[in-house]
Amino acid sequence: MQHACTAPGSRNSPIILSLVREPRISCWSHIDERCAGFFALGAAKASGRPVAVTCTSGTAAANLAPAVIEAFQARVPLIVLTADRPAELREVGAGQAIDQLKLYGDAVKWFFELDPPDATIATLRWIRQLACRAYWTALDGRPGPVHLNLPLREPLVPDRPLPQDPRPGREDGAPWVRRARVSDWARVQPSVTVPPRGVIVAGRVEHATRAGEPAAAIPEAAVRLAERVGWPLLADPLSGVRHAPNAIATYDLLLRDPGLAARMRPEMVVRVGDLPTSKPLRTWLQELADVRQLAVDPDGTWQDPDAVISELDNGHPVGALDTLGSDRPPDRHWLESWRTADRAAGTALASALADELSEPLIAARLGEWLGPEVTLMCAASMPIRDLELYLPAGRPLPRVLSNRGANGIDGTVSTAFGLSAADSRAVVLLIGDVALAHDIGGLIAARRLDLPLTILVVNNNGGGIFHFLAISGEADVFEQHIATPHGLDFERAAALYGLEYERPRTVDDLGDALKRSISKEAATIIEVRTERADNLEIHRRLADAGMAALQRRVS
Ligand SMILES: Cc1ncc(C[n+]2csc(CCOP(=O)(O)OP(=O)(O)O)c2C)c(N)n1
Repeated sequence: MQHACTAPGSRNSPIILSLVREPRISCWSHIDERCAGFFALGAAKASGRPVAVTCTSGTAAANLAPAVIEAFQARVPLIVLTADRPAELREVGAGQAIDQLKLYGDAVKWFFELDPPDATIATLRWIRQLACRAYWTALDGRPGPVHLNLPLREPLVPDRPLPQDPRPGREDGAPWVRRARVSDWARVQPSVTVPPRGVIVAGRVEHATRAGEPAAAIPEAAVRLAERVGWPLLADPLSGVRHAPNAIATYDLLLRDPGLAARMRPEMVVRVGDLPTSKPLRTWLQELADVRQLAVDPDGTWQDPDAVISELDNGHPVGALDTLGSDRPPDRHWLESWRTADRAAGTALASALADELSEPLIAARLGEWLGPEVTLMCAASMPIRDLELYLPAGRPLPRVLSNRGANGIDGTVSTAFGLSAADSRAVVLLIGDVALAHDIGGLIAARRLDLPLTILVVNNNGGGIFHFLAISGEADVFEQHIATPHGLDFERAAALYGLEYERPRTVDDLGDALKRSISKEAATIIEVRTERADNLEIHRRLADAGMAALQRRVS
């Protein structure tokens, strides 16, 4: 960004200070916000780059509307920075406070409301990411204005120095997130070289890209890249690459070990698709803030809660992945050390799972029971986490889908029936009892629409996930208000809605019931009963067994 316009005010003085004190930006002062807006529009037209304009709260912000509307209609990139009062000063008679949320309606490409900022290193990093995102959003595709509304609290000038960020920005003053067009780079150089010790983190890719590449082409390109450069593929079950030769399934466990996480530090990360659910993986990526992280993000969704991605390619993901390569032979030792750890953890988990019908065992065996010709819909809560933790890699697996847009437990049964209607393959739904109770009305599709579906409900009479959280210690509230046991009899639900019902009690019986139901093309509820408290213990036992094996084999 080269130009910015300011209009005077108290509430926006922190924004003015930031813009004026940045030597690479020319700041143009205006008395009237209406003029400031149109001046910014002119500067953006002439330079072809986004221009920022800032004003104070209240009608000042409303005075930018004509220029914002013109910029939207004429496709001119603007970054509108309106100062605002914090929540406690809204609608209580404080001066100059109007409703500024989505003030310009549909005349902006993006509206975003910030919190009053705290001066921490993490916030500074995030604000850099947000600035890059605002810039690229204004410019990308059809250009236009973006609106950031910034509530600011007194004091409005710094009363103490900002914290010293050990990495105050990228080297040579580059933007925090650079926009990469890897496939375009290939036009000027045959391939883009990556270092030998890298990892690919592969998450959910469900649909075709804006560039028209089919959904399945992206995981395939990720697999080709991993093999070409000899990198491990940390593969979420939703990535569609967990079957690949380089796939690492137990990353959640491996990265819990601080020593191993440090030793597995890569020189580069390529991220494909959505960010996986695993907390240890997310923490590890966050700690790699100074490692080059390239995101192949076909829909430009900025999957980066820690603001550590340094390059983002939202152009042609397949082209980008196919362009990356190396002029050196792969570092066999690097891939082998990941594989050794993965094998050690995988073997330990498999033997600790024993033959007892448990929630982790279901996740571990489901791939083998269903095979690659089945679509597996996985509910939120523990089912999706158990699959990520325990579904082994390296064998042909079902196509796994899940509602991970907003991670809700709602509508899961209906989504699965929708899949069944439109998918030529058999559909199996893995779901918890609370999620099934939530969308119990969705079962009516079995009778009214005559659709086949196998519903495997893991019934632990409540939300098992909450036993893993600190709230489980609040005994007076936990059972009734958080775990929410219901005592529903799903056999009766099956009878009411016209589904078949089975309740296997052993591992073999469950495998048989699943196979029967899939081949019958009927709607069936298969219920497995478990205990929430036991489930917590089993997860702990498995994690301990995995970690112990890692320490023995790898150290
Ligand atoms: C619509 C919606 N409401 C509430 C939640 C919060 N929530 C997350 S997990 C969960 C409990 C799920 O329990 P269950 O489906 O039985 O699975 P389990 O945890 O036992 O594996 C709830 C209520 C949510 N994610 N979505």
